[in-house]
Amino acid sequence: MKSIFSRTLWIALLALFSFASFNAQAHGYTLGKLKIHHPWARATVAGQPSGGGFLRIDNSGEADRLISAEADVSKAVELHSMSMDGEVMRMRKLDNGIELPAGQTVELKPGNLHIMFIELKAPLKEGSKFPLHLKFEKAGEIDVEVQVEAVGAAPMHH
Ligand SMILES: [Cu+2]
Repeated sequence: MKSIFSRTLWIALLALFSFASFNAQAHGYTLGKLKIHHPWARATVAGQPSGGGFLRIDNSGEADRLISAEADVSKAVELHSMSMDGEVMRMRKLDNGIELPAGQTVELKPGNLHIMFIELKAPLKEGSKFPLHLKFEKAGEIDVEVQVEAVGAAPMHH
């Protein structure tokens, strides 16, 4: 009797946990013809001056552009690209924002396009969330929630 009870409890806990983690991975937003998938940021360590934010945008409509991002976690928020220059990774501020071609998917991910949180007011803690305001040229504006994930989190979220 005792072992049946504990097994049932264990299964219930497992089910709850897997639902919770599935749920945590699956957040997404719709703004007109844009679908914004899983905004997340990498956790940072104490003293780290800046952090990166990532998300995926599916654009099923006409060409649009992500103009800017705003958040309270840092003094400034910029849109950046990253590319290899020989053996050196270089980041560049995108003054014209990030292009979202008609009918295409654009993914912001580590080592590539990203949102840069510059001069963090406090470290980004794994498991926490913070609001991010996104402005698009045509689709308008939206508030999304950014999930902070482990420093070594893989760029394979959807
Ligand atoms: Cu950057």
